Amino acid sequence: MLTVYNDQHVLHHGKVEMFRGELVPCFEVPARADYVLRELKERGLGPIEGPAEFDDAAIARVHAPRYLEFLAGAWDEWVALDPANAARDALPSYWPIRSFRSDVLPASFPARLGLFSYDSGSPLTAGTWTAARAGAGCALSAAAHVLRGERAAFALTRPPGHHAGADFFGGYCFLNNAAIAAQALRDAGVERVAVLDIDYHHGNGTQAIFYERADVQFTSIHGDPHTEYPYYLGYADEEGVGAGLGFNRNLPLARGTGFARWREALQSALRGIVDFRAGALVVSLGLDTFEGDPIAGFKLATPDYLRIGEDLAHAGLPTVFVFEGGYAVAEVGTNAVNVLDGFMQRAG
Ligand code: FKS
Ligand code: ZN
Repeated sequence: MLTVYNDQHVLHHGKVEMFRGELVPCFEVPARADYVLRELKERGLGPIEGPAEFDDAAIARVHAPRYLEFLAGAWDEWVALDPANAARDALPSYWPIRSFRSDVLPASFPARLGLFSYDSGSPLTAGTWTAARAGAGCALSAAAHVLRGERAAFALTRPPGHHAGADFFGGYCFLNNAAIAAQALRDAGVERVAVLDIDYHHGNGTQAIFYERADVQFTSIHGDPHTEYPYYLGYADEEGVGAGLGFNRNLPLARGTGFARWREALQSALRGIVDFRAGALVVSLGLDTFEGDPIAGFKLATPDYLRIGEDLAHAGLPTVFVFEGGYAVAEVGTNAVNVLDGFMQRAG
């Protein structure tokens, strides 16, 4: 299987995230991608290429112009506030919830930082835009590869993407790589695209982007938002709206769920994807379902990821894998490559 990778991901390296009143070291670190890359090479999974040149219009198919403009200039604005900010990550402090306005763009940078985000755990750094843009390019190249007739491709990207909405960042995510890939597949003529999100956390950004649409079906298996991040979305009764009604499917599972129960949810998700008659599949591949993950609560073991890959291949669809979460850094490579390896073995 082809992997599309870019070494610019290291330019996004947050120092700290806000956690329960304290700034703690970031969990989402560059070493995560390094471990996956090393494992891919060791196991000879296939060629590893850089992303092709692309037009930013492909990103603008998913993200709002004022959000993209903000992201591209955010670091310079942050440093312009105070030159000492160059040594600090930008974290928001104010958010326009409910009765506030979001149509007005305040001149104040901290005010806009909050307008375009939903948590204080996603530091924006000097290299965030460059890394996120190059990461989206990896997702686009992986989609292009599948459009050329390949069975599957893997976008090894960070920062991750599935929490980012059309005009907001959060949950370590800035550009929604999976949504950008899904939209690119649609734009190239694939009539129905399925997105399956198997990260531990609900893909609220991807859900929101496609919630009113019947041409992109979103399915997610994740920790129950009653107790798990992102808390405010990801419940089973969210089924889509308008033309999109029936094309959004959430399968929340209790913290502590093991592989047998998780796999039943996967089978159910895949039946829904086949019934939808999807022409292509985008998998938001999070590995934080692992039993050793420091910030999540499922109990999947390393060999289980081979089974996941096999089950995904069984759906028989051209498949774009997009890297998302997974914070047991020393194991994230083996677990990710197990999915891809299981897929290729079954896909033949
Ligand atoms: C730990 C608190 C957890 C944020 C969790 C974000 C999860 C991100 C992810 C992604 F795939 F996007 F990376 N707060 N101190 O794993 O879903
Ligand atoms: Zn996650």
